[in-house]
Amino acid sequence: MSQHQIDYEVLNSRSTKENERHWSLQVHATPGELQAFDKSGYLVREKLFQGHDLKRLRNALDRLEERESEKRDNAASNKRGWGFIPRYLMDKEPVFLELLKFQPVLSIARAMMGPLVRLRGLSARISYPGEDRRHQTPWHQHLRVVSNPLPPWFSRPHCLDALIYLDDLNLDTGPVSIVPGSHHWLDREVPTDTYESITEEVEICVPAGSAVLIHGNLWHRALPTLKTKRRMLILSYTPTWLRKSPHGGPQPEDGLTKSFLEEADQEEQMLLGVGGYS
Ligand SMILES: O=C(O)CCC(=O)C(=O)O
Ligand SMILES: [Fe+2]
Repeated sequence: MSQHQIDYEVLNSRSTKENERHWSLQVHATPGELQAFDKSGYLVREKLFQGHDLKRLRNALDRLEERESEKRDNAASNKRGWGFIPRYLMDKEPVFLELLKFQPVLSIARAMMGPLVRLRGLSARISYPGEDRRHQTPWHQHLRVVSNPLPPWFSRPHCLDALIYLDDLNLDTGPVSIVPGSHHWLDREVPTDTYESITEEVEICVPAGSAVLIHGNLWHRALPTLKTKRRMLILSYTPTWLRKSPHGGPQPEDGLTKSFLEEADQEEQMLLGVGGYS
């Protein structure tokens, strides 16, 4: 895969450390791919994880699913629900914490939003087939904070969400569907609770281990899981000065990120929400 370098300088004369000011970034994408990503709001990366690496992610998610089986059973029995959405994955399994600096995603987040980004969250969505249920999602976007009219000093919210698929996406598991360019629509709202098709939508099927990177406000939905279980991770980044995901209740108190933070360097702290602004 082609890479290129971006050298950022953060214009903050108060930053005392050289590595806070200068960022030399090896971006895992071409300038053309980034341009297309900005325009369409999505970028497909096939087979980012394969073999042993993919297996470790699957095993970790399966372990977590068993540990949280009560929540899983409640969510799975929901007839027209999203399925089971475990959150705070980096607090729960070491292999997930390794994704904090996964360059094929993080370098693109920094190329699109600047060097000062933080984790918004790492969660999963597991959907199950069943005679009497259709796990799927309605059309939605992730940063629902845009006002109409747009005020002169409106801060447009940006977020990169990497949808990482641990199983093949196909008609049995349910493709993901997106509306290209819809992240730029600041004057309209996604229709509520809608599962109908939209003319401009593009359905995406990818092999296991692939990622579909999206702008957090791209209109998207997951089509129904019909025949086999489907496991997905969402790895999200925002600028440092945006708040982390409000979903999923309080963060586990003694999760893995807590002890990790005690030893973390400045970049790692920033990625977990400590500093990186003002
Ligand atoms: O499962 C998918 O393909 C997408 C799920 C999704 O959009 C979400 O969990 O926010
Ligand atoms: Fe989503």
